[in-house]
Amino acid sequence: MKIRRFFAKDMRTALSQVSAELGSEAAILSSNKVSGGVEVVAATDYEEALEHSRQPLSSTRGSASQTTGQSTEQSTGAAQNQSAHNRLSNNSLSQNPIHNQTSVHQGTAEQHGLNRQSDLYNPLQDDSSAASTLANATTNHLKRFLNKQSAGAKQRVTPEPSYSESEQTNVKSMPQAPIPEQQQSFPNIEWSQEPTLVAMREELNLLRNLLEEQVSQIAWDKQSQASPVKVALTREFKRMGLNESIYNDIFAQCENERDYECAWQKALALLSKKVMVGEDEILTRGGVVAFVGPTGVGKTTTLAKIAAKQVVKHGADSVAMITTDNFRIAAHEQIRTFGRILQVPVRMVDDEQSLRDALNHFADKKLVLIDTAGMSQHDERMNQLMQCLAHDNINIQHYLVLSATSQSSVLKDAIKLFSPLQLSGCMITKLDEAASLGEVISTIIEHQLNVIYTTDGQRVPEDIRVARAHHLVSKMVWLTRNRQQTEQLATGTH
Ligand SMILES: Nc1nc2c(ncn2[C@@H]2O[C@H](COP(=O)(O)OP(=O)(O)OP(=O)(O)O)[C@@H](O)[C@H]2O)c(=O)[nH]1
Ligand SMILES: [Mg+2]
Repeated sequence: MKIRRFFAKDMRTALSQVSAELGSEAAILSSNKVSGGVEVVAATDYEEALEHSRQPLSSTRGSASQTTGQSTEQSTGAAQNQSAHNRLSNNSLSQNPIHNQTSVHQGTAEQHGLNRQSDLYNPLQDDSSAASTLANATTNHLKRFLNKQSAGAKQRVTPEPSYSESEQTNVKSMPQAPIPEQQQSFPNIEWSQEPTLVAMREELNLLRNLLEEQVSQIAWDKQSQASPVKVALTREFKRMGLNESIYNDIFAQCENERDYECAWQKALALLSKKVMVGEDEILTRGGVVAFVGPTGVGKTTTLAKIAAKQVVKHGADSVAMITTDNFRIAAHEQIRTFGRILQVPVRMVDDEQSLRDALNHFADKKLVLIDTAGMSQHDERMNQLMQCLAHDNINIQHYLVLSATSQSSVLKDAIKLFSPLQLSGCMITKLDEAASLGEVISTIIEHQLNVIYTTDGQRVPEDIRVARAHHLVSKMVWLTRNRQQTEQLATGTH
């Protein structure tokens, strides 16, 4: 496209100049009244340039008209005919520059929808009104052109919700018009990704989160208002892994304390009271004592620790060891080794009769310790063991060995499995390996089990001690604080 600016004393002269210099195909882009005359901006090849810039839109329209049917095809055809007619009339009037110019403009205007009389240049009007009409027409024309362009772009982005399925099928089955480059770059938009819906969904999610937070804040505030001390205690006890069922009545006795530290100390003291502990009854009373419990919790090791203590306290003659663990050679060897080191006799039994015989054999011993194989409730040898141990006329005290590292469900299962043996109490092993004691303490309180010993290492006989409630509770607090500090250090919030 070639654009030129012309200056003349009036519009008529200016148009003559345009026609003379740019030829009959020139188009007036703008005209202004300036001091001493008029200024006209004209261009050649304007139509081609315009057609070229309209090309993607026309292609889109072409494909759209195919889908909408015959009437659009007819109107497009009519427009083409009109355009051809305009060119013919331009040629026939090429001798007269004024007519020529009028036709040029008229053709362009009609092609782009400027059909109103007021939009067209009329050479019979005076120069100034002609110039302003021409300027308005050009501006309006450009505005409409740009509007159409942006409307076309919008049409391409927005999916067509009104398409019925059959219409969509028809569209698909039709020969596809070449897709303009601009259109190809748009992603295939699905309904679920419709931007407005996505934005609304996100907005709703935000509102829901806000609402939930507000409601929980209100609940928390209410609780805090009721008793800030109780709220703080609840948070700490939960952190220690204790069950709610065991501390509700404790807090009822502490919530009137003004000072949190006093309430905290009082709550811990009350908790300690709930932990039932025995005396060093095995060593003081003696008798026949069996160690039962899940696999690998430390039954044999704990038995050896107690046997060693008995040896130290009352001599090697006062104690004997029996094992029902005759399935595994290693287990058998383990207890025999302990016997050899401690110079304590060991017998292996496999049924009720052999147990009776062994007990008769060790009748002169102050303490007889029975080791059992750890097994699950699904093990068929479990019944055999139970029959062997649970006899009215054999006086055996059964102690359940529990590991502090076990989950509360494992602890509860073990208690349920061995409670038919009328447990005299329990021993808690592996305190040194536990990350938290809340679960084991909650479980023994709930089942009202007497804790006799606790162990905190593998060394025989050093790593065993008579259970003390305050020791268990303070260890639980220490473990929790320690874990918190480690977490804070790890997250950098210390
Ligand atoms: N850290 C630590 N390890 C322990 C403790 N008590 C026992 N152990 C170790 O736990 C492992 C299993 O101990 P055992 O005494 O064989 O356990 P058990 O219950 O007799 O095992 P089964 O006879 O197979 O059911 C051994 O490696 C012990 O050294 C303890 O208090 N702390
Ligand atoms: Mg064992």
